[in-house]
Amino acid sequence: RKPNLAVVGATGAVGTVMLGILSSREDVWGEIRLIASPRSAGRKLTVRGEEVEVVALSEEAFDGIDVAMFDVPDEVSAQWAPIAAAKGVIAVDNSGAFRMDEDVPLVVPEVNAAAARIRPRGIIANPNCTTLTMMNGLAALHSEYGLKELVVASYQAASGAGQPGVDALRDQIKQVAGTGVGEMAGDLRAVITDNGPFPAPLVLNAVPWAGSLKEDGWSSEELKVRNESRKILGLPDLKVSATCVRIPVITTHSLAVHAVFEREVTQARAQEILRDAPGVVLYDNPEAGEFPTPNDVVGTDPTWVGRVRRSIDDPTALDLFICGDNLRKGAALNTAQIAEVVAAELTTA
Ligand code: 2RA
Repeated sequence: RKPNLAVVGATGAVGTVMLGILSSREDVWGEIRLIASPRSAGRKLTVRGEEVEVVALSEEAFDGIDVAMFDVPDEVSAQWAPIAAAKGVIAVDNSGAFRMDEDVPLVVPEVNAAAARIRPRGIIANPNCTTLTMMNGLAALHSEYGLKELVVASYQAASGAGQPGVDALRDQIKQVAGTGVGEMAGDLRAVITDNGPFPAPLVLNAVPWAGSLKEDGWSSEELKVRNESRKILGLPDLKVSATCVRIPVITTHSLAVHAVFEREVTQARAQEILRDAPGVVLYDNPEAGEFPTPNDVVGTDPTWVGRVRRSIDDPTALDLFICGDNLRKGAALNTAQIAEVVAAELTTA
């Protein structure tokens, strides 16, 4: 029989994208049950062309379920994924609660699908969207050249901070439209009364902050990029420095990456590797004005790589610009792909 799937957090920003993805991919699921907070219970949502009533999160909601995807805040996952797992459900979790737990695999199917089979806690973690944006491309380059070091600057979209982030940016756009604001130091702060989840006005601005403050001035988002890249690529000593920046884009994260390898690289071979890499589109012809931008990429499944250059000063280093839809490959799509890996395993078992 086909395994039964639960989508926990079905009404959130990622959950909404998830229902669209489940409706358009090959259908490997029996029942798809939609679960959300009691506040959203009773709502009807469409998945696979059918209306399904949302049920409230409870232990019984997992009865008869084989695989449950969690797109909920860390604390909700921390509480409920183990409850589901204790009932024999395989939990695929898109929160930060379990990513660095050594008994929980952190999976990008194009890179380390086999890791999904070893899950002592019955939980598989989905990486953070910023890390995910660069993993497919970097894993392909790593297998040829041997990755040593990453220096990353992110350009992250408002929807990474969920619906409140999108709402705040849209409100701020309305507040500045038609005004001359943005030409004098601090004038944005005088006009924008609500920064939403961001620590400064986002419209007409760039905000070098995502997540919470950790030791020595690093943000949680920057540490995620470092720690998760190491775990996914199986490179515990990989040197990683990230600076995470929010920009006024609704959806699609971008990363400027400086990657240093063990061996010398060439631009042409690196482009060839990226062209052949699963889940990657090489879009790199600056002469014709072709390079990925967040707005061209939003709503698509692959990660898009352009501006591929060999460092002028280091023949072992490449510079790249990568864009990926943070709600799709950065969240819902990768979670769905992991769940499909598990479904294939359960179906052939
Ligand atoms: C962000 N990476 O963009 C986070 C969301 N998971 O804020």
